[in-house]
Amino acid sequence: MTLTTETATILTGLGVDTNRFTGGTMESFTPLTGERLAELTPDTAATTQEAIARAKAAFTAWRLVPAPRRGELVRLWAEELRAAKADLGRLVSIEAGKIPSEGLGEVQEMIDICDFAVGLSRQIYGLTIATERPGHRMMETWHPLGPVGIISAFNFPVAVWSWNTALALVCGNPVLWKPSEKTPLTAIAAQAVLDRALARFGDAPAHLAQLLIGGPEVGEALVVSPDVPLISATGSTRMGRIVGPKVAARFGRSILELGGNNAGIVCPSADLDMTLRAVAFGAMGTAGQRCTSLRRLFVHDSIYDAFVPRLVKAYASVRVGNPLESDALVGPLIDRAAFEGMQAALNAAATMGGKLHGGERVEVPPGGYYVRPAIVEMTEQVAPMTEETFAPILYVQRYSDFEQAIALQNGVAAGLSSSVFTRDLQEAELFLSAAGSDCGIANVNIGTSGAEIGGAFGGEKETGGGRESGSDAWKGYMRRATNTVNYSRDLPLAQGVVFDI
Ligand code: UN1
Repeated sequence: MTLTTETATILTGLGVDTNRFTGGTMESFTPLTGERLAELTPDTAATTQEAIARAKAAFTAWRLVPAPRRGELVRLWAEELRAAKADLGRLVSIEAGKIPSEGLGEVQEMIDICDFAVGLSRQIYGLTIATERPGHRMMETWHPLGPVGIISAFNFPVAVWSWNTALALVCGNPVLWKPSEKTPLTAIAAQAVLDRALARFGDAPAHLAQLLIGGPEVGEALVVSPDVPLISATGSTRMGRIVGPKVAARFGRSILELGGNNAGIVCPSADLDMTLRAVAFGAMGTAGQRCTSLRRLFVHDSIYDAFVPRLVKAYASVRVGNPLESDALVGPLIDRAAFEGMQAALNAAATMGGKLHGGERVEVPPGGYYVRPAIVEMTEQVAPMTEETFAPILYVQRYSDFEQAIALQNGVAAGLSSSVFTRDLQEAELFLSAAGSDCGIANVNIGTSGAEIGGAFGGEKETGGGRESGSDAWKGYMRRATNTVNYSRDLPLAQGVVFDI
């Protein structure tokens, strides 16, 4: 069976009419073989406007549904996702090139956020606040915000949408989703799974969750619309520089999850066997195409010569290939542009004195852009090490002083994820302290990637500052009203102001 046929079979099984997949101007390819999977007719700015109007109408009804009942929809969604896990995970592998366990892991991440959001639907708490005025009560109430525009990237083609959607739905908001142009079929499948839950739920307003397949004009229409109070966008810092100011110009809210240039520090006391595994998954997993991928490693002088050759050896032997036809751990890059970007970075690093191991194209199977992951030993932290290249390149540098290593780790524009590998309590705590990592995620003895959904996810500086997923990230999807109620017969004014008429 070709991948095109298999894709069509999976989509048909999920209730999608695959007749729409011929004759359009948008194309979907699998990075596994380069085979074209489908042609689609894209949405436009005009159809996006129509969808926004429909979402606005859905909002007037959904915001009145009690939050625990909204949670019931998400509970049903989690059930449907459990049933569809194998199919959806397979599609993630086909269209984004992930190894099977990562494709399935992505769907598990969707299930996890749904479970979280179901609980949240009974825990949308506001504070009661002590008031200075007698006979008064002060409290805060969290209200639904309105339609949420979700712009997601190819590398997590469905999970990041689900983080946003599960929270948005229990918070009382409709969603409008513009997935990556590189992964439209996975998006269509994921939407079909949610549509099943909506059908079982029964009385949700129409157009509560809409999918918009298309290019930048679709994103632009969402970003500038005053009827979309929140834009949650995942992608490059370059994209965020366009989206952020446009949303701000209309006083909209944005949750930006942009580039990362994540680093690890390997200290003298580190458990090197465990560190090796953590570094391997962090840097080579998903072919280095996670925003949380490990891209820089600072290794203490005293262990550098023991550790780095082992790492180089692991890189040389890691299985690269079509993960659906072998037990490869490193699948393809998403496309030719990603391959060219990687080669350009490696060339630039070499001219800066970097010592290169790996990085070459592996010609199995033809059609895909498969590369051997690369290690580049650097003596100084200079470009391209200071930039995010969305490919499996790990820059490795020696350090001698821990505080210098922290400064190097913080010395880039992005601030998403970071790790320290140490068994020294003082180093671990310093790394997590205010004087330590400046990232939104800071870990000890685990890698930079593979965060659980229970924590707030996002980063500082050029990563955009947004927080999605767990903890209190839900507050970003609601508006807060401060309420003061006077149950007395007097009208005392705050701050002791007197205004007797
Ligand atoms: C992303 O790459 O955009 O922490 C998201 C991780 C995953 C999410 C990554 N849970 O690696």
